[in-house]
Amino acid sequence: MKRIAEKFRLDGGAVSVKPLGEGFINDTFVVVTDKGTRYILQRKNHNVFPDVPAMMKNIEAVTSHIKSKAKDPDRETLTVVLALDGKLYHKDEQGGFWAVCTFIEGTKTFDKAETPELARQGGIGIGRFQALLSDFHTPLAETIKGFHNIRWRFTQWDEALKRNAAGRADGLKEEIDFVESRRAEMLDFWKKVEDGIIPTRVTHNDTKLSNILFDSKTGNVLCAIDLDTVMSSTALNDVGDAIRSYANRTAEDDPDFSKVGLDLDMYRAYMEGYLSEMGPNLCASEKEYLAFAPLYITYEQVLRFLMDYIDGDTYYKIKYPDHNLVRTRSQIALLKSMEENYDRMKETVASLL
Ligand code: GN1
Ligand code: MG
Repeated sequence: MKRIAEKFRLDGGAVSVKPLGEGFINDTFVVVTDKGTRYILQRKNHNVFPDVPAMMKNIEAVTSHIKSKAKDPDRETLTVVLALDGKLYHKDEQGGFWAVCTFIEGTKTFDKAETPELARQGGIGIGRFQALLSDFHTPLAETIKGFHNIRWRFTQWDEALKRNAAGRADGLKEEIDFVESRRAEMLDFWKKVEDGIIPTRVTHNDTKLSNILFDSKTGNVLCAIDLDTVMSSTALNDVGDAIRSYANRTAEDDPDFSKVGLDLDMYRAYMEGYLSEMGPNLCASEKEYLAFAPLYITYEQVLRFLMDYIDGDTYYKIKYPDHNLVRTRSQIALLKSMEENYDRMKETVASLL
């Protein structure tokens, strides 16, 4: 691991490399050099990101844009550290892709939005990220094909059902019926994006609270991190994915479905923070569908977890054999709660706008 770290332009030799966090996708480590400087080293998941160089180019372009506007460019976004050969990544002998960025000191993250104030701050984080990039017009690579494109997800879904690779589909009638019952509604929404009625912008695409960095001294939002999925999509997807995590009363994989549900106070707080930064940039069609966005993304998450379960757990890391099924059911419970609260969500958005 130290040898890998030293393939990058660090400020000294690597003295320790330790694992950090437990993301589903990449393997993440903290490197400390003999100067005491810390860096983040990641093995990028080549299965999930087939074109790591293109992904790193996206990250470099977006962070440079943010830096050009920042008061403190080293802290207000990520800083990619180049490899010794000047590339944005290092490819090891096994074909693994590695990337390094600086460790932003004096910061903290939160795993769960415990208070509406924290949710409001998270909304500011993503709203500001989108607003800073609202004048970024360089095309970005689509690093995960059709990531939040439900039409593409249905193509994958139909194939997964046909393959029935793990032989699990027969026992899943209720869950599969749930997905099918909302197919047309979700495609109707996505058609608005395809037709350009809802515009596309630079989006973060993984907007959970733990991807927002806070300054530990001031407590203020510093920046959005984990930029692997930065792509062009509708801004609504970022909002939807955030609400899916912030405003759920429990974890996305809580097996006690009675605990699952949309917390309207958290919803309001997040939307307030988000709109305080991004509201002035949104057009009428974006505003119109803001309240629907969490339903869309939660639905997509149901489909993705269930599809992975049907495929035999090839995409998401699992902690126990039925983990993806539990995730599916837990997210179905959340979606049902959002559907029940949809009118109130619309009223909240209207009052904030
Ligand atoms: C994955 O590993 P993490 O937490 O960054 C996934 C998201 C899902 C999330 C579900 C690239 O993100 O889309 O919403 O798990 N990221 C990718 O917990 O697929
Ligand atoms: Mg992520």
